Amino acid sequence: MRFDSRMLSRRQFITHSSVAVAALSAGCQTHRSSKSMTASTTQRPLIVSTWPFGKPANEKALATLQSGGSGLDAIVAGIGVAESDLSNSSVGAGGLPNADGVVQLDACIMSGPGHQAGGVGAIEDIEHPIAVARAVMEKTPHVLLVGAGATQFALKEGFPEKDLNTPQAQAAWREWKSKQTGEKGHDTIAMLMLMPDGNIYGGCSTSGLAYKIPGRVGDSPLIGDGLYVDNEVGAAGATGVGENVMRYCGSFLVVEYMRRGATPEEACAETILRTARQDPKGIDLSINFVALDKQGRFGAAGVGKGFDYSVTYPGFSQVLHSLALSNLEVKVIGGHIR
Ligand code: SD4
Repeated sequence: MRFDSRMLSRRQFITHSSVAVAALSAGCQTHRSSKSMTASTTQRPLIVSTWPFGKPANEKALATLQSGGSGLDAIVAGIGVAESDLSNSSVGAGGLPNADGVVQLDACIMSGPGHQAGGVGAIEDIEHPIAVARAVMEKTPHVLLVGAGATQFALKEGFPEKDLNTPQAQAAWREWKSKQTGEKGHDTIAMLMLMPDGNIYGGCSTSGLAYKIPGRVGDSPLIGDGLYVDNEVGAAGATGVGENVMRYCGSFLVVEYMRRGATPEEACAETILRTARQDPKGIDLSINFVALDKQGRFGAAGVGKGFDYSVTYPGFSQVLHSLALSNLEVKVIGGHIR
């Protein structure tokens, strides 16, 4: 299936309105060809991840590659930076706990070559769920382990047991517990990587929604939801309210739009608009996507004000602002996706 002319005019609408503004405000116009306004680079490796805290993670991933590590080593080391950052209350150690005050983490990893995947859901007491996800992928015939089974597997594999709660996270939980309301911040890291040989890798790691029901698993460890890699096309990752991603297989959809010719930014936008068109919540979804493709194009889109994402390649490492999608775009272009 190809984009029809109606699709093209909607794409032009996106390109010439918010994308242009987002590109200029991000100061990245030098990376967009004047014709398509598409962000791209010929530099490899290209590493794209969600949020400003993705920047040090990207840089660690790049350094890992430059010192001879593999793509998977780089994903694990890069995401590991966010997982170990105690000031980050939404990934790894220091993540806000569930309703019982227990930190439960979700993560997954994908290798484009061989189309391999592994993940863990609601794992406890393990600082680096991304590394456990890799072990699930490489050492078991399975894709996803959850709960006590995931924790037991990690311990058996030699991952150290660690109390992931910080005094700050415990205090925030006690505050929430007494009022049953409060800050429920949540920012997942999804990292995508295009290698010099054209292979693509990705990973995703989160503590999930703060104060979630114990056992709740979000989009982040689920292949096709929080992350999807297709070595022929590209990769996508999600951050935001997982339930609003999971009901639409968000990252898979982004990759499928790219397969049909959309740029990464257009594909992220099309996915959000299609979701908003169908969903009872409309645009009020709190979802965001990052994507890159096989040609080295990259982009992102988010609802409302959009979100910041990090792009790193040799000689360049910056936080950029995504395309922002509002009800205007849903009304004008959201209802006609084929
Ligand atoms: C989840 N998607 O567990 C994650 C949370 C997140 O930005 O990404 N927040 O629903």
